[in-house]
Formats: sequence, C-alpha cells, structure tokens
Amino acid sequence: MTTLLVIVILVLLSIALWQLTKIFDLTQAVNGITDSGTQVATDKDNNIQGYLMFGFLAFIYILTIYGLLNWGHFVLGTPASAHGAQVDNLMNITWVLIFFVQTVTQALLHYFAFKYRGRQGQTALYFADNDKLEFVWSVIPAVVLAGLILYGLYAWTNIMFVDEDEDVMVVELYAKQFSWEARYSGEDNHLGKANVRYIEGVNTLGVDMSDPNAQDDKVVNELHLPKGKKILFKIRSQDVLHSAYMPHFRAQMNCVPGMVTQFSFEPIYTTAEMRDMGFMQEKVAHINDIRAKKSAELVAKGLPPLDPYTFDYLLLCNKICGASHYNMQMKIVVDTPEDFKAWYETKETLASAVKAANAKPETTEPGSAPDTAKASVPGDTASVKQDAKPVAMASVKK
Ligand SMILES: [Cu+2]
Repeated sequence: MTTLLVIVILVLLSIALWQLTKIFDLTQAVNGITDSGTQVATDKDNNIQGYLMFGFLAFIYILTIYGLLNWGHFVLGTPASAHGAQVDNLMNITWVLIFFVQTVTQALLHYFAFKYRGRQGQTALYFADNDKLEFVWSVIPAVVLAGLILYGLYAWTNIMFVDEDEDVMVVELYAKQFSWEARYSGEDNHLGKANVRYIEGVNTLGVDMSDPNAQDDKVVNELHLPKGKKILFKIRSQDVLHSAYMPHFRAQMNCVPGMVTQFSFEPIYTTAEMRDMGFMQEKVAHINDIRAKKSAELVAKGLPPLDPYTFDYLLLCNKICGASHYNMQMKIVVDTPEDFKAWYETKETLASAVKAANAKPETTEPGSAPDTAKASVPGDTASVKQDAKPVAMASVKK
C-alpha cells in the first residue's frame, strides 16, 4: 500500500512539473520571446474541455449515487438512547441540505464553464458588480446556516441539560492509556472523591477511601446499564486527553486530565433487543460472511478460524491518545432493570476489595515484588496522604 502511494505521488509530481514547464513555455510565447506554435488552445480544444466538464459532472453524480447505494448501510442505524433521535435528525437535515446544494451548485458551475468556454477572438466582458445578486447569494446561505446552527444549539442544550432533581444514576468513566474503568456511585448515588495520588494496588482509580461517599462505590471493567434509567456519566482521565465515545447511544465527551466532564443519556434498548433488530441482524450477518471467508483462508493455512461476531454496545476512545488507542474499548451491556440489579449485587465494593487486598498476609520476601516493597515502606504512602495537597482534587458530586 505504501509503495503504491509513493508511486502515485511520484506520478502526480512529474505531471505537475510537466504542466509547470508548459505554463512557463506559454508565458514565453505570450511575451513574444518564443513562437507560440501549437501551444495556444484552438476552438476544438476548448470544445473538448467544455464537454469534459459535463463528463466530470456526471462522474461526481455517479460516484455520489454509487456511494449511497453501496456504503449507505454502514450508518449506525437505530439509536439506542432517548436523545439519539434528535442527533440523527440534525444529521439527516444537514445531509439533505448538503446533497441539495451540492447537486444544484455543481450543475450550474459545470454548465457555465461549458457555456462560456473559450472561442477564437472572443474577449471577456468587464462586469464590476451587481448588488442585488450579491445580496441574494449572501443572504440565502446566511439564513440557512443560522437556522442549522440555532437548531443545533437547541438540540445540544436539550441533550446536555440534566435536571439535578431528576432521578439519575451517577456512574464514573475513567480513561487511561489504554483502557477504561467504570465506577458506580452505590446506594447513596454519590461518588467518593478521587485523585491520581491515591492510586495504589487495587484502588486503580485513585478513590479517596476515607471519604464516606466512597464506601459503597463499585469499580468494574464491563459497564452494565439498566434500560429506561437516565445515567449521568462523570468522566475523568488519568493521563492524557481521551474521548468517551458511545456511538450507538450518540454520546461523546472529552476526558480531560485534572477535571470532571459529564454526559448523560437514557438507554432505551437492551443489548438483546438491539441484537434482534432487523438492521442489526443484517450487519452482523454481513460481518460474519467476511469472517467466514477469512476463516476459510486461515484454516487452509493450518491456523485456527475466527470466532463468529455477536453485537455488543461499546465505549470507545475517540482521541488519538497513543500507540494502542485503537484498542481502548470497554463492553457495555444494557440489561432490564431486574437483570441489572441481579448483576450489580454480585459485584463487591471497592472498599471491601481494598480491605481484602490489605488483609492478605505478606508471604513474599521484602523487596522481591514492587507491591510488597511499596507496602513495606509505610512512610512512603503516608506522606502522600498527609503532606501532599492534591493539586486537582476531583470533587465528584451529582
Ligand atoms: Cu484514549
């Protein structure tokens, strides 16, 4: 692929150089330094160029129609969140406008390029300005764009507004190179404070275990959400900028080190319901067709075949945050409220996980493992907790 790209670039560069020398020759001819010869376009040349304009117009239209028919089904399909329809509506209106304007303006552009193609002896008409025309072509785009922007702002405010009195479930999303963790706020619906300085052992999110709000918090590596409940995500990052992207829920928010960002949505289809939808079954069948072909190739080489694909919601990172950015994802499962409750009860709190980890007898020799070495120097961790004032204590409240 790289070789092909290099060849294409070299060919394009040589064409550009060739054209440049031709332009140079032409300027010499115009200035009377050399004989113009056959370099100046004839009426026949101009006619060919004029018709080629129509050819190019047809090419643009055919490519657009071909793209829509062949790749149109790659769009995300039915949104899985309550606000998703608003995002899709805004997107669809924008698409329709772009298609309409593109179709009309390209047709006019190419038609006029053909109509006023060069003719021997014809000189251009000097045309200074036309206030009426300029007014029309300035006001129409201004009104249309203002409408789009206002509608976008209205949708954004709607989606981002969270009523503090509303019954929402607070969940933290924690981004780091290159994985995600989620923390449930527990019975009290308040996340305990957290800071990167408190990260130690099983406390991978740096939760302040002395905070009463932290006692019932639960940390998981697979995010489960109850259908029909509004979730308020509080988002943090341990290291660099990441972006919490949940495409099926039409949700995205930056994860910024040193601050808490938020996004909320209500899941409206369980994972099982989404798997049952017609468009999703078609998508999955298509992916499995590709996998089956690839598996046949692998088996022929004596390698193990690929597993068949089943659909799952995903939390992805949408900021290029480092070498393994592409693999930074967490599975999201939307359950019925009952299933969610049952799953949630099987998870232990972070407080009991920390307690269990601290209670483990030190069987290894001091200094043989990093964890033991750290634990055997009590002054080290104590100094962090007592002396160092955390710079950006993330106060995470509802
Ligand atoms: Cu990332």
